[in-house]
Amino acid sequence: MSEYETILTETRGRVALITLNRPKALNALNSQLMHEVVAAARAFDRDRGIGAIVITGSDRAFAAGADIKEMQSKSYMDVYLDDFFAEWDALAAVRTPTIAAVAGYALGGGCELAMICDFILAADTAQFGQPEIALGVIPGIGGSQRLTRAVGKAKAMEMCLTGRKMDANEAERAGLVSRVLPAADLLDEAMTVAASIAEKSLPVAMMAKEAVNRAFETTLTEGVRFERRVFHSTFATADQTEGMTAFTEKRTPVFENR
Ligand code: CO8
Repeated sequence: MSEYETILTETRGRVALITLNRPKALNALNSQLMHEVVAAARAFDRDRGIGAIVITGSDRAFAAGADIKEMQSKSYMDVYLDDFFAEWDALAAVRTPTIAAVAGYALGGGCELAMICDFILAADTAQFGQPEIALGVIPGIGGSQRLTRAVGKAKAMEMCLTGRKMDANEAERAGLVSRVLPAADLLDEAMTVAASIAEKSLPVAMMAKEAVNRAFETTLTEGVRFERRVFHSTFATADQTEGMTAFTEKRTPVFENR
């Protein structure tokens, strides 16, 4: 029996799949679901046999936001003392590459959860939005920051101030999602992309992820210096030797993940 009640987990080869599974609430992110997603992602992150993690929802909703019914009666002291939603930071700290496969609604915390992942593949049915303003709150899981970095001030400001949703094509044009796919192909394609990442060197993929993420944290000069030092350190891996040897021998590399 699964140890989780609000998510489903499975592995296919070196790819782990986490499926949000509160269909009656359109996968609204309650505390239990947050604990379970974070616990599952951290467990997969510790598993050296896993090289990529896909997070998905249902055809109708990736997630329609934080659970409003759970939040409704909370006081300022409840959310402040519990540091409500801080646990999601542990998902952002996962070092294994993560992909959000988004169909249907990705609203509020759902959009924010997708943006915590390394990149988003969207079905043509996907809708992204930060509608918190209509509830008398603001984004609380990084939306005002990650959306602004992804799509720029104009669209982020409009979305956070009006709650306007973006469809998949607009999200792709704006740089929020890497690609739009027919809904029927979304999960297969996400698993294929994840498998292609997972067959690469895991430590080098972790280094690439850390280097890209550094772009959001530092100046260009420092970021380029950081990248160069990390690039140098790839030469300490067996996988660099294998990758370059395989190229010169005109064969497919077989990475040992070390
Ligand atoms: N929370 C709880 N339940 C939800 C949520 C949600 N976010 N979204 C949908 N549901 C439930 C509905 O209540 C309904 O349940 P029931 O049948 O028991 O009434 C069921 O899911 C199906 O939903 P609808 O009947 O509404 O389905 P529709 O197809 O008519 O509408 C929508 C779909 C448009 C997605 C609609 O459900 C909706 O607008 N949902 C809310 C979207 C939203 O506002 N999300 C943002 C939430 S706030 C947030 O994510 C961040 C808060 C940050 C706070 C920071 C504090 C520190």
